[in-house]
Amino acid sequence: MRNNKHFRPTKAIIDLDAIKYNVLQLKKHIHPNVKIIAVVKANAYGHGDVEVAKAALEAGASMLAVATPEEALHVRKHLPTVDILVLGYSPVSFAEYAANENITLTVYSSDWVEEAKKSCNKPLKLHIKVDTGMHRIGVTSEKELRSLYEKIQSAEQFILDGIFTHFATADEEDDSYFQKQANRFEQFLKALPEKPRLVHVANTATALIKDARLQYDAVRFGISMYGLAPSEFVKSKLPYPLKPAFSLETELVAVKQIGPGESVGYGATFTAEQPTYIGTLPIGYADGLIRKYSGQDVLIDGKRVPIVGRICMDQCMIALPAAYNIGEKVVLIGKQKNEEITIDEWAAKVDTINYEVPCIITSRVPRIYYKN
Ligand code: PMH
Repeated sequence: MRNNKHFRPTKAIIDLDAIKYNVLQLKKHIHPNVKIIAVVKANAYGHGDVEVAKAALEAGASMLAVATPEEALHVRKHLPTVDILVLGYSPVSFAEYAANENITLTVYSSDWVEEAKKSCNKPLKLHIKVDTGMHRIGVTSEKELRSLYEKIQSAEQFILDGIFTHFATADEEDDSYFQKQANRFEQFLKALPEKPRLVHVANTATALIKDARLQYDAVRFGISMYGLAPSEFVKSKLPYPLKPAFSLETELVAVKQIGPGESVGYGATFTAEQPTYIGTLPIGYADGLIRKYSGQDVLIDGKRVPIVGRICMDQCMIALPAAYNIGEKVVLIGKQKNEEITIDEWAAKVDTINYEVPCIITSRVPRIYYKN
């Protein structure tokens, strides 16, 4: 374990062995010719893009996907040769940079290609995005697709390397909308004179629980690389168990006993009914522990204890069953002795999805990488 110059004891521990395990399991599950695109956008869903990318590549992923030009450049600095695809919008002004850095871009507009051709003279790999029902980005008709295809083919510096779409409901039990999208994608493919190297549609849910034909040439593996299921429905259908990679830990920095009638924190919203030990944790909403998490349990000595009162910007308080020492370890997410607090539990507490939980743990919380 590495820990250089982090004085505050609050840290996210990222288990790179778990990332590798999750990728290796996926590799066994999919067809051997299908490539794995490790989705490391948003700083690898808050886990740390470069370290996660390296672990995923070691375990058999062959390409990385990010959301933005900035994310692509950041990963490129550390991984000079791997294929990187920007899944989201790139402005025309980025085309030249992408070509220089061998970054693959997503396109969905003939005008974009027409413009980019003027400023970018080096070879640039492109993936066409088609909109089959998500209605976010992508071409929406065969006519648009063909004209985009021709535009790309007519610019000799542009290389059509892939075509893809994204599903809106792959993780849901009712798969009628999903099937519509899958069929629509097939229609789009038929409208292309020639298929590019990489056809890809599958997110985690599609790769894990849907018809293997939808794996096409590659799957885009996101949430379950991090050991989390895309939904409760997918969780009930998982072909193999997942290992969560993200834990969040800190230590007690103050302990005191308050008497009946005394309160804790801004607004004095928690009032003790009996003598109560209160412990202070050096983590608050500026770390992503938003105020809605007030009342959430944390683990100390393998026991669940609640966050009490309002969460402050940099600190929060917990009710302790005894006078623990300063420096006692506290686990906010992860295992301690026989207890575990999962990201799914945190998500349920604030009525959101597990994806959001590690993403919003801010950069003030150092990511400490664990392997072997
Ligand atoms: N491909 C695209 C285009 C995506 O937007 C995402 C996730 C993935 C693959 C990976 O999906 P998975 O994590 O379910 O495997 N994108 C998002 C999003 O935009 N909001 O939540 C997840």
